[in-house]
Amino acid sequence: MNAVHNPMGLKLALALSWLSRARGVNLQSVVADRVHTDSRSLRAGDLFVALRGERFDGNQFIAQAKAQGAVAVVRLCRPAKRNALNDGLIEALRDVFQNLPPEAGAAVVHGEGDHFCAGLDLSELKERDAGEGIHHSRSWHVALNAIEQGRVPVVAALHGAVVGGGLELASASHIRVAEESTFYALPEGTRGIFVGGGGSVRIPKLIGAASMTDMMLTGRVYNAQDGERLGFAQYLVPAGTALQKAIELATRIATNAPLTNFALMHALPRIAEQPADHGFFTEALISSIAQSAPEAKARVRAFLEGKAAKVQKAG
Ligand code: 1HE
Repeated sequence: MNAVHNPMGLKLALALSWLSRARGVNLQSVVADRVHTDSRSLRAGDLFVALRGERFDGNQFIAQAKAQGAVAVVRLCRPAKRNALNDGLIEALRDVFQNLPPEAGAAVVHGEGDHFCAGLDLSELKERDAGEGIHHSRSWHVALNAIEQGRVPVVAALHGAVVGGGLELASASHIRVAEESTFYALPEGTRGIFVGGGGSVRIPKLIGAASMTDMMLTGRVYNAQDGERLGFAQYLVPAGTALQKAIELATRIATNAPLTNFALMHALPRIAEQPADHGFFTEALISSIAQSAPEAKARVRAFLEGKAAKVQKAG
């Protein structure tokens, strides 16, 4: 992939190394001194974090965005292994999403190379006993919960293989943008294992339990068009444009009132699982909390005074 040198990124790398020394944390996996040409939609002040999946003792990632409403772009950088998720990469995802700086208003996750993610790194699939297997699966739950139940909405930019644990990662994001090259599969069935990264909870919510069962029993692979129709992705875009589209969406999401984003990430999924009567009650509570924020009042006033954009007809 064509890479260009980025002076903003270099400054960021210096800031990160200062932070690392100041706080005594290990930032070796945060590589912020290069931004690839396909990240050109990034603005100065946005954050770029490349995760290479090395494992460190007690590693921790504290990332520093430069501007309010910045977009944090998190890239899986193991293209030689098709971004297969080893334990180091899972820990890195957990640490980055648990430590996003307060300035970040939205995030994007994507993969370097020809594929988004080939799922669990099968070379690490050791002879675990049942107890170890439970802890391994729970470590994925913590990392992917940090994405789904974190502080900011996350947009996944998908291309190539989105399989196994890669599909579990994508389904922990809040919006998925897929390129034409995308294909979805759950090869766990054929490998003699089961999903362990929250897939059995999240994937049926996107495509239904019957379709997930079919994928795992038969090894069925969905292409980008069928995957979008089925509910994996909300956007289907031409080759080479998913990252750009995801950053565009995240940039817009970052301008929303933070309480609205919070309600969408944390209240809506809970309301959807509540009995209707409980759902109506929770909705009344969260909507009144969101409305009472000074920012909400200012936005409504701006519209009434003709200073805010109208809703446009769909193109
Ligand atoms: C890997 C992995 C991996 C590639 N773990 N090393 N996931 C799977 O069962 C998917 C397995 N991977 C594939 O089917 C294919 O690699 C792809 C369709 C994703 C890409 O094909 P291709 O032709 O571009 O790449 P490749 O030649 O197959 O792979 C390149 C290298 O990446 C090769 O290593 P090399 O040392 O020979 O160069 C592959 O071995 C390596 N590689 N995928 C380890 N997954 C929480 S539970 C989740 C459970 C799961 O996710 S199960 C599903 C696992």
